[in-house]
Amino acid sequence: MHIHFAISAAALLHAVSAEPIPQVSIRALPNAPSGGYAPAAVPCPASKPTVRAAAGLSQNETAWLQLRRKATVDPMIDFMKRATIPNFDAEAYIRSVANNFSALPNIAIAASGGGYRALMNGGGFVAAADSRTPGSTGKGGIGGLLQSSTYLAGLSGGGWMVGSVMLNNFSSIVQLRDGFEGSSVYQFSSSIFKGPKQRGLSILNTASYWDDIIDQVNEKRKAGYNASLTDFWGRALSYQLINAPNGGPSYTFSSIALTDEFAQGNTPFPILVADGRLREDKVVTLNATVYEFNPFEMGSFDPTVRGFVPTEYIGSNFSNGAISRDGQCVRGFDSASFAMGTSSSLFNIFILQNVSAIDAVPGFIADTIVSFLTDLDDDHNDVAQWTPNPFYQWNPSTNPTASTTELSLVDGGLDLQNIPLTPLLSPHRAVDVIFAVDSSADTPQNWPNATALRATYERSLLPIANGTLFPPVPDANTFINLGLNSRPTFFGCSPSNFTLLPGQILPPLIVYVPNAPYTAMSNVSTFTSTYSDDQRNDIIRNGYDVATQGNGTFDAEWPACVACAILSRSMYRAGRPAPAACEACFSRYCWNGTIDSEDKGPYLPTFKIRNGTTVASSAGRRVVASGWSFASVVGAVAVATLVG
Ligand SMILES: *[C@@H]1O[C@H](CO)[C@@H](O)[C@H](O)[C@H]1NC(C)=O
Ligand SMILES: *[C@@H]1O[C@H](CO)[C@@H](O)[C@H](O)[C@H]1NC(C)=O
Ligand SMILES: *[C@@H]1O[C@H](CO)[C@@H](O)[C@H](O)[C@H]1NC(C)=O
Ligand SMILES: *[C@@H]1O[C@H](CO)[C@@H](O)[C@H](O)[C@H]1NC(C)=O
Ligand SMILES: *[C@@H]1O[C@H](CO)[C@@H](O)[C@H](O)[C@H]1NC(C)=O
Ligand SMILES: *[C@@H]1O[C@H](CO)[C@@H](O)[C@H](O)[C@H]1NC(C)=O
Ligand SMILES: *[C@@H]1O[C@H](CO)[C@@H](O)[C@H](O)[C@H]1NC(C)=O
Ligand SMILES: *[C@@H]1O[C@H](CO)[C@@H](O)[C@H](O)[C@H]1NC(C)=O
Ligand SMILES: *[C@@H]1O[C@H](CO)[C@@H](O)[C@H](O)[C@H]1NC(C)=O
Ligand SMILES: *[C@@H]1O[C@H](CO)[C@@H](O)[C@H](O)[C@H]1NC(C)=O
Ligand SMILES: *[C@@H]1O[C@H](CO)[C@@H](O)[C@H](O)[C@H]1NC(C)=O
Ligand SMILES: CC(=O)N[C@H]1CO[C@H](CO)[C@@H](O)[C@@H]1O
Repeated sequence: MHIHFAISAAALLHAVSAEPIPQVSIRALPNAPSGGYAPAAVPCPASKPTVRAAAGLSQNETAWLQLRRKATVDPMIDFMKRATIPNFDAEAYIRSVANNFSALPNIAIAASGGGYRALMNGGGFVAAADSRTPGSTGKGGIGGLLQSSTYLAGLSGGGWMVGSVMLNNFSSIVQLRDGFEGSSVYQFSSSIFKGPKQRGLSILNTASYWDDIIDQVNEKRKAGYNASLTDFWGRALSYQLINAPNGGPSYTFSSIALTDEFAQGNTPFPILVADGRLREDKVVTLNATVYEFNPFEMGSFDPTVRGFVPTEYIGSNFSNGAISRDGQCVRGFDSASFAMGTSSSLFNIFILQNVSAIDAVPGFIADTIVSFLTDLDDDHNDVAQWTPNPFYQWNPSTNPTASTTELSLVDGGLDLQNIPLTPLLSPHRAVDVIFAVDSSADTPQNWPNATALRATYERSLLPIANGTLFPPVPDANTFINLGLNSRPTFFGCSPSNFTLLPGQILPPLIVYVPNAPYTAMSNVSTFTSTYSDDQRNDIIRNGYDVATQGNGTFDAEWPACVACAILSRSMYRAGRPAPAACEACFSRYCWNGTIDSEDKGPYLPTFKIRNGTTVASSAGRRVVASGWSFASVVGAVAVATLVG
């Protein structure tokens, strides 16, 4: 241990002074006041930060939306022009509502959890939706959807994708995939447990990688804060997600708000999701409070906590929403890596396991990590400690953790809501359509069966949803038998199917986009941590093909149907009937209430497209045959590496 700290001091000096800065440094801001990972006390602004009641959106989000909604108009018009809904002038429609933000379509994208599979499959969707991706605005493409979107939410592995895009100056997935000079972003061929092959321009070995991480977390401890495994996990993740030396220890999540691209409304509004966990609870249920992190605020609209704290000032001692008169303000606690690590804390359990299993990692590293954890026991090593609890003494009659100075947060998918829908369903955000990209591993072969959607529907019936509606979705076998999990499916198409009580609003239309094998067997295990560049590129491309149905291979009208989904709620509000071509889309893509719950055996889908040749696309019931040999060509993508 003593030897270790001697090494660390030198390494720390090196990190501060001698690190080569990559030439291309596009990213959020390294604005933690300590200059490193540690939070630090700073003078409070003239009006001290407070927790606010979640009775609406923050002033900052409201003001930002004025810019963003306006900025989505031209991309939406371009999208409509390319999508060409037959016999309907969608461009004229968008122009007619362009100045009325309650009428203009309000679009969100939500990327599920599922480790690297979710990062890559969700990244493939975002690449397809991004007009900057070469080819995305060609035939069958949906490029421009990202530029038309107001919100971009991510959870766990989906949060890594959203975080990496937003923290690197709204880089495109293609840019992140192809990398930056001297940077380790998206380099998954070297596992997170071993560390990147190079740091800046120099070769980095595993021992010094972990040494750096331990030093970073130790700075936070020395500043008086507890460390949890999530601190280590988040720091390690950042070497792969943030294009800055040492994974940018001082990058904060709130700094996204200070970047020009976001501040001018040129990007969607990023949201990460995590669940609250009570000390005494072993399992996280649908009654858990769903917390969100956005660049302005962290908190929850749920009727339990029902409050938001400025993200920038998390770490300050709030009590009943206020900092005491002589209390100081703290900044830098909202490390971008800690936020991304919290949303994905499911993976914490693999740190110690893998760190001690990998030969290259010196034994003392695992011991050192354990020695830093004040609170490690079998039930709580998946917890991220957001201590001091910003919601201490806040709403004590309903807030389950109002009486504790510790706020324990866990992976946002642990309540089974693996798609980050909750923040997007808030009536205050009035979202019209959510593209729900599902990379969950529900079936034994790691394909989704919409457990995440069912969880959100079931939660909508509980008191914690406070009447927020969600479209009904059928059981897992129906998804499989009707093929609803192997192609995009719309839920909540008919407004007349909802009975609205006073105060309730129509839920958004849900465009469910499940991971399915178009051109790669993208059902890799959630816990596989290493991917060759080819495997990575294949899974991103498959996600792209999922999003575009193979550039329209399965339905040349798919872009028009996406346009119809975008317009649906807006036209309903305006009392305008949907164009005939949209009715045709809805009859193809909307779940119409049919149920087929019979268990017909395992779901083993084969390639929908192989080598550019379309294969019949009914729900994959066929036994896996030649598909697997193609899998070996594209890389051992289909081989699930089960850990544990
Ligand atoms: C961020 O991206 C924008 C748009 O590509 C570019 O104009 C700007 O220079 C970039 N900012 C930084 C700091 O690299
Ligand atoms: C804006 O759109 C909403 C919803 O369609 C409508 O109720 C409202 O009257 C419109 N406002 C104006 C000023 O046109
Ligand atoms: C669809 O287009 C993209 C972008 O040009 C390309 O990368 C992808 O391979 C295409 N997919 C198919 C199935 O042709
Ligand atoms: C660290 O965690 C312990 C156990 O939860 C708690 O009692 C203590 O107050 C925490 N310390 C700080 C500085 O947050
Ligand atoms: C969730 O809370 C409701 C009451 O609000 C209760 O009826 C239900 O049993 C709880 N469910 C779980 C799984 O704790
Ligand atoms: C519940 O929803 C109603 C609107 O239907 C709203 O007025 C009320 O403030 C909400 N309550 C809580 C605790 O969020
Ligand atoms: C917050 O409260 C803790 C416990 O009372 C104290 O140790 C710490 O110094 C306080 N932090 C600030 C910034 O006031
Ligand atoms: C659906 O997924 C859940 C896990 O999310 C699993 O327990 C269940 O067995 C799956 N059912 C089918 C029919 O695939
Ligand atoms: C509803 O969908 C099922 C298959 O998903 C189809 O067989 C049936 O014809 C549809 N019913 C109507 C009324 O469109
Ligand atoms: C919506 O209502 C219609 C008419 O009652 C019914 O046929 C249909 O099944 C419902 N759709 C869903 C998805 O429940
Ligand atoms: C794909 O097509 C190429 C060229 O026709 C052929 O050489 C290759 O074997 C095919 N691969 C598979 C997996 O069918
Ligand atoms: C968290 C955050 O960014 N808060 C800002 C909201 O806007 C006010 C000005 O209206 C700023 O002072 C806050 O810093």
